[in-house]
Amino acid sequence: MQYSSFVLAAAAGLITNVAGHGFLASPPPRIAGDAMKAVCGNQVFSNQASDNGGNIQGMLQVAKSQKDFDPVKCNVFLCKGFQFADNAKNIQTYTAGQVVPYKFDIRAPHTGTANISVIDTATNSIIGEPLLSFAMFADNAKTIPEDQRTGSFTIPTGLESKCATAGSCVIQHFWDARSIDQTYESCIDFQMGGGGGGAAAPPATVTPAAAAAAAAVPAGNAPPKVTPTTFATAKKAAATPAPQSNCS
Ligand SMILES: *[C@@H]1O[C@H](CO)[C@@H](O)[C@H](O)[C@H]1NC(C)=O
Ligand SMILES: [Cu+2]
Repeated sequence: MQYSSFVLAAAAGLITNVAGHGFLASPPPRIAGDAMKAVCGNQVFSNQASDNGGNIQGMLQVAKSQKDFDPVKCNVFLCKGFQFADNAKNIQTYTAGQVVPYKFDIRAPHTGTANISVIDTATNSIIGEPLLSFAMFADNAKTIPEDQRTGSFTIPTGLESKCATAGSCVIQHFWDARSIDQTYESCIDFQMGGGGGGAAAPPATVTPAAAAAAAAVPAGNAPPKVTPTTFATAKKAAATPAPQSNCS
C-alpha cells in the first residue's frame, strides 16, 4: 500500500511536470506580461505566464475559442507572441564580434532541429545566416550533448543600423520538434551599442513628420508581419490536432 501510493505520487509528479519543454535561461529572455495579455488574450497569456516552456501549437489550441486573441498582434511565430513592451528591463546591448554565452533549458527532450538567429521583427525574417544551427536537437533517444544547453554565439557585423534600437531585432532560439509537432521560441531583446564594433551609424536626418511617426509607433510595438511560410505553418498547425504524447 505504501509502495503504491509512492508510485502514484511519483506519477503525479511527472504529470505536473509535463508542460514546459524548453526555454532560454540566459541572457534574460523575453517573457509574458500585460502587453502580451492585451494582444494574446487572457487564456493564451495564462498558458505562457504559468509555463514559459510551452509550445506554439499548444498556444494556438488554447487561442482557438478565444475572442481576445489577435493573431496578427499576438504573432506566436515570433517570440511566441511575447511582447517587447513587457521586457524593457531585459534589453541587452551588444557590439559586433561580441561573444555572448547563453544557456538553454531543455526541460523535456523532443527530437528536432534548432537554430539561434537574428530576426528582423518588422518582417519576422532571419537577418543573414543563423548564428548557430543544430541539424539534430534534443534527441530523446540519446544523452543531450552539453553544447545544446550551454554555448555561445558571436554578434555579426552589419547590424549597427538595423538593430540600433531595441525592439527592431531579436535573437531568437527556435526549436522545431517535428517528431512531436511542437515548436518552441525564446527571444533576447537587444540593441547594438557603441564600442569596438565598427563605425557608428551617422546621425540620420529626421524630418519632423518622421519623428512624429516614430514617436507614435514605438519600434517593436508594430504588429509583426506574418510571412507566407509562417502562414503555411499556422494553417498546418491549426488543421492538425496536437498528437497525444507524454507531454501534451
Ligand atoms: C531557423 O529558424 C527559423 C525561425 O527563426 C526557421 O524559420 C528556419 O527554418 C530555421 N532555419 C534553419 C536552417 O534551421
Ligand atoms: Cu514537450
